[in-house]
Amino acid sequence: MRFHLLTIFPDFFTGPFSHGVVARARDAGKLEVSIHDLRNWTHDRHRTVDDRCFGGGAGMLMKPAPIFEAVESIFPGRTPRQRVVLLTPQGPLFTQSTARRYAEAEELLLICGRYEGVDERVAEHLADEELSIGDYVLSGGELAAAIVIDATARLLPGVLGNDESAVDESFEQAGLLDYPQWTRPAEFRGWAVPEVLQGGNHAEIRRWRAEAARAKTVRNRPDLLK
Ligand code: 6GU
Repeated sequence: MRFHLLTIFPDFFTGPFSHGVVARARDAGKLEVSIHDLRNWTHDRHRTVDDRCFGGGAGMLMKPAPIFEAVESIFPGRTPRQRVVLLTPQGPLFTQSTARRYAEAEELLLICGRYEGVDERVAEHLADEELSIGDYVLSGGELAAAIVIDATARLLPGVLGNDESAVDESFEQAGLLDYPQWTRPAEFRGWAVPEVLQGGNHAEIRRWRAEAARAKTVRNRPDLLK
């Protein structure tokens, strides 16, 4: 799968994709990340990407023309498996099921909004969808894009090894958080690992984990239980 990022901060992404699972998947050729500098699609001496907002108000908006031209040149003859997503706090929320849907795409282009927003014609007539990663305001879509790529990349075939499989995890189990886990030592500063996990009764361990996952969900995320 190929991810594209459209941003005015191309250097921002050297860090997030150079470590761990995503870096390994890139090295193995299982995914590609192409970073596009939006200013390459400006035509003025100052490489202007923003302008004042009609109707007044503080702050600048991202102009439509460089964004339209960039997307049209990255995806000439765009197909339905080339998804274009506008990252904005006004979008519907990103969830694990969004990540599963994106993992089916051939190419995913994430437009990183900046300044006070993006001319609405990008959402209306260019992007397939808008997307927010949560109910808080970031200064730009770049961090959100890194999160979307990370969550999607680890669902691609062959990206996670068998021992790091995604199926047991929080949110993959419909409506439940992951169960709590412990490693050695069996006792640390007087706190012991639950007895049942130290034995080899796998049926009992499975039941214990299911109950522990439920208890954790009740305590931390009762909203998931509806
Ligand atoms: Cl995608 N962008 C910005 N600027 N803020 C956000 C967001 C995105 N998602 C949550 N907050």
